[in-house]
Amino acid sequence: MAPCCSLALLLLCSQALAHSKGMLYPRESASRELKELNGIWSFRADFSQQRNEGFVQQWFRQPLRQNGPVIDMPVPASFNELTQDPALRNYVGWVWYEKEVLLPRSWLLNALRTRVVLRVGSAHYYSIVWVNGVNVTEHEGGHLPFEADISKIVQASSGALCRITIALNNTLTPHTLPPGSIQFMSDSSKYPKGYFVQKTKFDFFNYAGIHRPVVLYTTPTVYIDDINVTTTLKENVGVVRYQVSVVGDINYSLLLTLREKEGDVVTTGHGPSGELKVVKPKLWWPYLMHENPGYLYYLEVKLLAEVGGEPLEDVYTLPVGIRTVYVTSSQFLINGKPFYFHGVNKHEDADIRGKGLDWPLIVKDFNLLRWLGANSFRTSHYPYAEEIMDLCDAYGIVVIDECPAVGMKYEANFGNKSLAHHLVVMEELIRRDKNRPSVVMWSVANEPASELPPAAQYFKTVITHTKAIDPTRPVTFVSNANYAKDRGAPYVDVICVNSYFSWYHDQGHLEVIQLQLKTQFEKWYDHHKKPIIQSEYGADSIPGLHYDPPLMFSEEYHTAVLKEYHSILDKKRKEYVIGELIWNFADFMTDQATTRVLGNKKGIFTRQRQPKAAAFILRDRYWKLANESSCVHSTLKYNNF
Ligand code: BDP
Repeated sequence: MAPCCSLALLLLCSQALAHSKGMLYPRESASRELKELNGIWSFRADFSQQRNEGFVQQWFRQPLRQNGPVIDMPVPASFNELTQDPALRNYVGWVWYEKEVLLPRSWLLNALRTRVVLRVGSAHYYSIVWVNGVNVTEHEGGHLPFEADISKIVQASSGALCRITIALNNTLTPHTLPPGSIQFMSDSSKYPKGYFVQKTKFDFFNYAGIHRPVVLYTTPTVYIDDINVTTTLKENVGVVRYQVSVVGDINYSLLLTLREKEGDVVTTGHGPSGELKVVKPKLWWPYLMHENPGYLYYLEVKLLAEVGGEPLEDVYTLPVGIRTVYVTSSQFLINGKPFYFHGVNKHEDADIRGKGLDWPLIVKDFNLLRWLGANSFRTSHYPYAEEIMDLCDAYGIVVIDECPAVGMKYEANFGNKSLAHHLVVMEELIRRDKNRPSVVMWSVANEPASELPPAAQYFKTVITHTKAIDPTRPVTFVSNANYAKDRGAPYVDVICVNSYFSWYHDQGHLEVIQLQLKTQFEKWYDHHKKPIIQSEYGADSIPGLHYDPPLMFSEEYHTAVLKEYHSILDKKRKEYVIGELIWNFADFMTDQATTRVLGNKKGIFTRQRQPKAAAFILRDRYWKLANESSCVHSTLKYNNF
């Protein structure tokens, strides 16, 4: 079987695995314990011609080291850049990860009362998981978590040692998100027998591996499975509507306590659904819009049940921000006040760790965002780690939460199979991020070929589905199509447009930017009468490269492009333009190409997070914008960093 075929077979299973359960972030509590499995795992890439040796030889049946050589592989991390082997950097197919873990005896002894769950924060792209050789789950798609209840397996085994095996395939097909294809090169005068490459239409390196934390956690056997919170404001009363789902029994009681950050009780409630009222609430405000941005209350949910005649308790605490979001034909309102997105597009990308979660990098990036005066970002072009989203909630960084639908350039990407998977991905994304105050809008795709005929029905379905699951947030997708030919734009709440004037065309002609940008905005607005975000713009620059008058790739050209854009943005933001997101926060790795110099260099920071000249231009601008639009009376402190 060729790698793409073997993957395609597996995808059939995943459609059947649609879920109705919750995916609460694992948190320790009085009733829940947690064990992180980050660190060194055993690893082997299956280099067999068909990439199927692991399945033929059933590598999951015994420790991986017993059926061939293994290497050390850190989790979380991408595997691509960590060895000196170019074949692993460009590897396509199945790789195998394994970890042996000792479980606390207390987790195993009381099967009646303790549930053990294995959770993977994300793994790219298709995962099959075994525990002690038993298949426990499969999951399609990177960037989103999945989990399996492994209680029966570990509690039935004789010892406390538990072996976790994950087979992971990074093959992309026309129906995956993002899509891709395998090209077999059959000309034997040019390529060895069986030679193939993976082709994609997106502009970032297809890093693969277990990218986010893997944890084992416990819950009681009767447990809080999901919590759904929405907030509204009526005059000076904040209303927190909640819905709690419980699994394991139908007889239970639920007690809810809403607390201030410091622990003081604000109000209480009970039962699986209801409303909590907060008089004069401390609202969740975006960064720089208020002196106390990102205010979070804490909703403690306590479940009381009985198992085997003995009382049983489960406790889960959810951060809650009280805020509202509303879109008019020319404004984006947060808590009833016009909000202007002055922010960035990012990537989860840095150096040798690829897309692996990295705490120092996360903290540095948030410090840079705040230094910059950025109040928002788009999770281009896939959902970011929950750990990153937590900080957005806490700091008041507003998020446009994007799903991994990027590079959909062919008709084949708009068929029923892609659509069915796209709907599942939106369900998984909303299930994960629905309670986050920072998330103010869903983006269902980036630059799809939305002028193709099937795109109309496709986006109508995806957007309608998204709105049906979450009626509280606006929905968009990011377009680079013609304003009149875009077949998805009629269904969005906000128009998001990308353009690269004087970069991908009219190269070097800075003088045309203003006219072209003005035309772009006016055409889109006249046609759709919806607020517009400039969701990408920018230029590449090689740090340290100078040329004046500006030439492309110099830092001077980079800043000049930005300034031309800003002069039109300043006019149109007084009308219906509601935001600007620079492409990109930092340089990032791409496939090799004649237009890419060790990756995409449109970052205002280097990949090592040092500022280019463009960062200072943007910093001045963002702080000025913040001072104009903030509800804070005194001037915001630009120099506090
Ligand atoms: C846009 C894409 C983005 C690219 C950028 C670029 O949305 O992913 O990286 O262009 O070319 O079209 O730099």
